[in-house]
Amino acid sequence: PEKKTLLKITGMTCASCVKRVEDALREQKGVTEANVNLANEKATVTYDPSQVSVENMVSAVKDAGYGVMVET
Ligand code: 9UX
Repeated sequence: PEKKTLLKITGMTCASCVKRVEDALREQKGVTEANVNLANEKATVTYDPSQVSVENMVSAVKDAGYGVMVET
C-alpha cells in the first residue's frame, strides 16, 4: 500500500524552485505523486514504501540544492 509524507522545504524562492523540487521527488522510483506549495514550503509525497524511503526523498531534495525536514 502507498504511504504519504509531509516535508518542509527551505530555500525555494520562485516557481522554478518548486518545479525543481517536484522533479527531484518525482524522479525517485516509487514516488507516485509529489506536490510542492511555495507559500507554506510544504511538500506532500505519495509513495510506495517497498520501493523508496523518506530518507531517499530527503537526499534527492538536498541534492537539488534545497533544505528539507520531515514533518510527518
Ligand atoms: Mo529562480 Mo528559484 O532563478 O532558485 S529557480 S529563484
